[in-house]
Amino acid sequence: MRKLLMLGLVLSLLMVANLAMAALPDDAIIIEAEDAVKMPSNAKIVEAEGASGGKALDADPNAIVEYEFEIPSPGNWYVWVRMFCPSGDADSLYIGIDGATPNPEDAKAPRRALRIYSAAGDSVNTSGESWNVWYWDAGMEKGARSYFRVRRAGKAKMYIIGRESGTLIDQIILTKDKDYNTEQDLQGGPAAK
Ligand SMILES: [Ca+2]
Repeated sequence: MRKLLMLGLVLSLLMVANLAMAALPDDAIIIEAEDAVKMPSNAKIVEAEGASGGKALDADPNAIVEYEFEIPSPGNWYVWVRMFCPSGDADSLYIGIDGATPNPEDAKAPRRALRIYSAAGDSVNTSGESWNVWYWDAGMEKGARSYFRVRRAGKAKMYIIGRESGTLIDQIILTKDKDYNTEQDLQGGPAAK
């Protein structure tokens, strides 16, 4: 009897742990980088091991790749990007949404956008620079958050602007939950609903 109780307790704890790990917010929008609606000639979809769907985006500097999706409500939408950076010369991108205010805005971007940039400690799976590993990034510095102030619900057009060739981009998440940490929750892994 006691053994059965212990087994029940262990199973309950495992279920609670499982629920705690699967904490992708209900409002999370997941976009695959390969699902672009507009792809210029200086950007390409590549086969990439470890990428969701086996595919990722590699965009040359200033290549603008466009996506369309529905935003259910206005407000601040926090952005996370799953990326793979071969080196410090290939570890960044710009991202923007038509009609939305990026925060923080990067004045150097060719269209209104914010910058995502690898920093030491971004990945939970490496102790130093976040290179040669898939991980989720949300800004310029370790622990940084970035968001778009969206004015209205409905059809939205998002764009990724290449900044350094060789930066692989797998998935993009948008959520209004500013406390959600995709990298810690998914441990660098791909997102799925
Ligand atoms: Ca992908």
